[in-house]
Amino acid sequence: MNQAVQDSGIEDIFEKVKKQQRLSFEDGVRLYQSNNLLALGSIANIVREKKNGNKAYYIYNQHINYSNICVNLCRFCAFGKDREDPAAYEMTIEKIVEKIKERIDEPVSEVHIVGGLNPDLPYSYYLDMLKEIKKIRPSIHIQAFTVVEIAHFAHLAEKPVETVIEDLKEAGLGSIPGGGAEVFSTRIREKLCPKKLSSEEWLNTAKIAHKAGLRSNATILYGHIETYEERIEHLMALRNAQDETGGFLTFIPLAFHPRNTDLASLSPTTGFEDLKNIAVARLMLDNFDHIKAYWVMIGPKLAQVALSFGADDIDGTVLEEKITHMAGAETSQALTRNELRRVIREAGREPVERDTLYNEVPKV
Ligand code: V47
Repeated sequence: MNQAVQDSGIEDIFEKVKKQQRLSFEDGVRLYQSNNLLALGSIANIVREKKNGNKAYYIYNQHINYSNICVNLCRFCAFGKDREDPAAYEMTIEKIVEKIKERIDEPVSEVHIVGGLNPDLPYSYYLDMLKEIKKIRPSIHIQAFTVVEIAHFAHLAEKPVETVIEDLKEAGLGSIPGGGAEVFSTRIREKLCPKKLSSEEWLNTAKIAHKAGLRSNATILYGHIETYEERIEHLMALRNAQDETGGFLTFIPLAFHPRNTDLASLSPTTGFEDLKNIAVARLMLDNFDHIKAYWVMIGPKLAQVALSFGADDIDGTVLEEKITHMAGAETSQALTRNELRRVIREAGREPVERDTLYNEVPKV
């Protein structure tokens, strides 16, 4: 037996993982309850290496947050603002186009676009945004609009989600980012984000997108008031949805940043918890190919360690991240391609540049 696992109290789970047996709710809770991080990590690393070998993925991407005006105003969010707030903003399509043009000479393969639920922007704004970006950079993959935004568009346009997804696809949408899932528990949603769509709606919208041929990501926002049981219920709901559609590309555990939020009295997550969440996600989500350690939220140093605790991806160059930085993130706004490669290489992994759909980008 793997030395780290001996006498860890989770040897039986190790045996299940070796036999590729699906872990149960109770197994998941026990993994979270275990403080034997090395045992947890080494079991997760077995799965990580079986699925992705020694590769660690990164992407050359750009983030655009088109507006922070939001009708939901979730208690964990420092980004969303009321329309009347002096810090509220919305970008014109021209401004967004300018941001794409600013980086037209760089090998950006993906633009990641999300924003608040703005009550004033018309449905046509979102379709025009996609079309104008494609006009000036036709080969770029647009990963945009969480399923929460897509459900909001359906409401705005008074159209079924299916039709909205077809419209967005036709305008140039390539895939959907994983935000807005938070924690699926009704208790948490009532306390922290009562206006946000329900977990059933989040999952159903994602499934509709998958059935229409769009891939999407999934997240959990951990480290606030949720219990281990609620985290595992969340992971199991995603695992069930993935069994149904196979449409999820990657899972990203998002570490809660409390500063400037209604929950500012809570402490930020610790490195121990961050690694545990990566490892448990890798073990529970047996039908997800990828687990991302988002360096913006946990820092490049811990993202390196996460590459041996279940993660196989650290996201990308990013540039201009607002959601985490407004909540007090102390990480930088961007990493260069060389910095990403060095971070991965020094963690003993092989850096592989990918596109959004995990196709390898030929080396330049
Ligand atoms: O939906 C909000 C979360 C999400 C805070 O799909 C917070 O590849 C921490 O989903 N502290 C947006 N998190 C970011 C996101 C994402 C990021 C990178 C890659 C991908 C992907 C997706 O951030 C929100 C919410 O769940 N969030 N406030 C906060 N204070």
